[in-house]
Formats: sequence, structure tokens, C-alpha cells
Amino acid sequence: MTQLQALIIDVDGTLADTERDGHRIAFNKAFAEAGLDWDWNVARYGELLKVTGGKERIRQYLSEDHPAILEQAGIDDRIRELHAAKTRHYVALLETGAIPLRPGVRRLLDEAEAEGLRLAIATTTTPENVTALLEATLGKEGPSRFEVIAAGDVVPAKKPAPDIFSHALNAMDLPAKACLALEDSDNGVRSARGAGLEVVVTTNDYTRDQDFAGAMAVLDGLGEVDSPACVLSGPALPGAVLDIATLRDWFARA
Ligand code: XBP
Ligand code: MG
Repeated sequence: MTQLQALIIDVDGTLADTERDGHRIAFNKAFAEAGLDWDWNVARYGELLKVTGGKERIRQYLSEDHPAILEQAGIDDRIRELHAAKTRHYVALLETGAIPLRPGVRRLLDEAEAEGLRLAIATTTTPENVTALLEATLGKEGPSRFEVIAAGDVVPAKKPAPDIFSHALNAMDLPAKACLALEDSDNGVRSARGAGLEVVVTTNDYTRDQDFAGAMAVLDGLGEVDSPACVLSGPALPGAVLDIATLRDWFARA
């Protein structure tokens, strides 16, 4: 039996609830700044989340709502510019401290390090967004707590393709059977499973009703002592929170 050696963790929706009040706001600011009347409300953004990656998401929106614009000359550059502006707005928003880590995340990271587990990130979002979130929530040393940060366009195919998790595994020189992925979405589960990883899901408002087939366990969060986690599918939790001992136990049984 292979022991658990590393956690490979998603960012958006898993480490922090970044989508509704973070990325969405930043997209809308970029659109307004460019003089566009596009406005992604909470529900519409939820639909667009089926496509991961900001540039890919803008393209998807245009294909559905403004197909003629997608045919215009120079549209690829236009999308890249809009997305660069979105990243600027998003990083500025994170720097205000507006987006905290999800409950239990800091605790689990501290425990993982104390127990000698290696940590990595696998996300579709832009690298500077990851740095900004980790610095804003964990301090200047936050990013260096992860030995690998696999992010954004470093791979050509974003989640649900397995590439980003495979990239993180290669960078850590670890086999999938020694690692566990933490995710929040169906696209993330498909990506991690495609790379051969076991996955534990913590859901959020946007992902609660998705299909997490293949996940080892699905919970509504990591839980804290005063607000216990609820298991939606998978083995029962021995206590109020998901901790490293429980993850090790589930991993050994999977
Ligand atoms: C997260 C995403 C990201 C962000 C936007 O997916 O889909 O695209 O919404 O990031 P996951 P960028 O959590 O599955 O990795 O705009 O920087 O691309
Ligand atoms: Mg996610």
C-alpha cells in the first residue's frame, strides 16, 4: 500500500470562494472599463463556469451571446487585453483582503506541513492570481508553502483535461498513487481523476449540485470545531472536521 505523500490543491472554490465576489466582479470591471455593456450577473456567471479559464470563458460567452463579435478580426488580441485588465482588477481586489480562505483551509495546511505532507497547487487560474491570494491570506511566505504552483496557461488544455494535475505530479516527481487532490468542481474531479488521482471534494454555492462521480468523498467544507463539516457522500467523518489523519485513513482504504 502506498502512503499519502502530498496534497495537490485547487484554488478557486477550494482554497477560497473566489468566483462570485472575486473573478466575476473583476471581469465586469474589465468590461465596463473597455466601454462594453456586458455584465455577468451571479446566475449567468454560474452557467459560464462550466468553461474553466478566463479567456476561454469570455470566448464561450461571446459564442453564446455575441457570436458576430467572435468573428471580428483581432478578436484573440481583444480577448487577451480584456483578460489582462481582468487580472489587474482581480489582483487589486485580492490585495484589499476581500476574499478570505474557506473555513478549515489554514488548519489543514498547517496540519499537512506538521505531518510532513508535501503541498502543491493545480489550478486553471492565472499564476499572479494564485500568488496574490496566498500572500493576502497567508502572508508574504504563503506561496512558498507550496513546492509546486501549477497554474493557467502552463498547460495547453485546462480542466477538465488532466494536464494541470499531471504537470504538478511531474514537477514533484511523485506518482499519482501517492497523492490526493482537493477540488470543488466537477471539472476539477474529472481533471484529477484523469491524471490518476484520488479526489476529495468540498462543495460551494456554485458547485453543490454537480456530479462528482469518481470522487472518494464529497463534503460541504473542511469544517471547524464550531461549524462541523457535513459529508454529502463517502465515508463518515469521525469528528467535526476533515483533518489529515482522516484523509490518510480514507486514502489507505481507497
Ligand atoms: C477556476 C477557473 C478560473 C477562474 C478565472 O477553475 O475557472 O478560470 O475563474 O481565472 P478551477 P483566469 O478552480 O477548476 O481551476 O481568469 O485567471 O483564467
Ligand atoms: Mg475550483
